[in-house]
Amino acid sequence: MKSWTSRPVPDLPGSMPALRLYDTALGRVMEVEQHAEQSMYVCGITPYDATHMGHAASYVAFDLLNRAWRDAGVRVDYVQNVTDIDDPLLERATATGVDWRKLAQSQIELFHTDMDALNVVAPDHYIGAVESIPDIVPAIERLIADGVAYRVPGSDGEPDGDVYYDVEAAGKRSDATDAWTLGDVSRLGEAEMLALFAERGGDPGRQGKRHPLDPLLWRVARDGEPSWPGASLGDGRPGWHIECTVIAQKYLPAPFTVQGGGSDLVFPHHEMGAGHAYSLSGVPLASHYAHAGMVGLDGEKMSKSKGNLVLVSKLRAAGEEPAAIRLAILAHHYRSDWSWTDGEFEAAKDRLARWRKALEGAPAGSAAPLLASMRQELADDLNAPAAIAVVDHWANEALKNNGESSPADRTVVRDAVNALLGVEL
Ligand code: 5CA
Ligand code: ZN
Repeated sequence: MKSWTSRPVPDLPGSMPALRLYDTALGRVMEVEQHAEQSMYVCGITPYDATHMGHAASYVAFDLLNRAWRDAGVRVDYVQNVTDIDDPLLERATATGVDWRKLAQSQIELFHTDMDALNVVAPDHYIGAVESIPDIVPAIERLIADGVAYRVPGSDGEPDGDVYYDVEAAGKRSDATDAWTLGDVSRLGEAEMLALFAERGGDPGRQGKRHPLDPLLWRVARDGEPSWPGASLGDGRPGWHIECTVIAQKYLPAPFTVQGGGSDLVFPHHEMGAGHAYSLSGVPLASHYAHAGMVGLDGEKMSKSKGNLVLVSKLRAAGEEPAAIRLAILAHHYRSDWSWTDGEFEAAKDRLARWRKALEGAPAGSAAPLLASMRQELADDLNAPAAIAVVDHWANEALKNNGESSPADRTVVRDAVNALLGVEL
């Protein structure tokens, strides 16, 4: 599938120091091993509604990582999926009387426009679930053949043949130190997993499963639902976790460097994806797992059911500048949970105006220390709020500057804010 087009990222003098990042599976900040190439898979949208501030914040978070690596001279291989077939998409299409394909296509286009506006560097591969089904089917067949997946007989009006992943069998397959067992990524206990599983698309009560936490791999065709050829599995459609696993394994090395997404994806999505990948390849899916915090509105969780979504496209249509939206997002550390408020958005707009004004008075020799400090903050677990404070401090000095201003410093500061924070001044 076509991705969006990135805007150029300016080259800066010097480079970013070694990067430290919080790894969810380790539960602490660690130093990312340095390589000439790094690889990243960030879970994409399910395209049934427009990009809200939570989605935007998660892509801006991993855009910071992408930009930090690029600044360090690293070649970044970036893959993102789009879940263009799943229950929520079909439910929304049915509820609104729109063809599910049309709904997906329109929301994907809107998402790309939002990402472009927010100056998020595009992935190298943007891959849909539907186009990946021919790769997913043989992967599920192999899991069945290897004894870590099984077919569930029909019951309660459900047809025969849905395929589930056997979390217990998979966890016992190998005692290698890098082997996957349930809980390795999320570090959660079973009771917590059960609660989250039910909340986040799992079906712990499905009859015939071997373990309540076994996730769906293949859903056989139902009347009125789209389905695709599944070879020995029969017609149907893929489960959610196997989609991302197979796409990541096809387009990235194993293990790739960072698996990313919002913190609501830690369990079950990234936990199960790690399991599927290990079962398929005997190698971990990713070296590190990183997660962005959840964004709410005025202290409440942002959700479609509450009707409290702040949409990037709506703000843009109201004439708001995307660079200000991005700056409002970056004022929060990517790992913290936070709420969008009008007051903070106003503050971001003021800050943007101040920074622009300050450029006019850029003091000679001020750019190099600014750049070094911004890099130091961003290398420390992508601390954008601290990098913003560095620019604020610089802007205060520049606004006080009654002497000569330096065009060379102005250029470096403008490029640094653009290249590292993605904010165009
Ligand atoms: N298609 C799947 C991932 S494979 C999915 O979760 N799609 S999504 O549209 O629901 O979410 C897209 C991304 O936005 C995910 O990384 C998710 O964790 C993140 N996200 C969703 N809601 C929020 C929120 N309120 N705050 C922060 N991030 C969010
Ligand atoms: Zn995913």
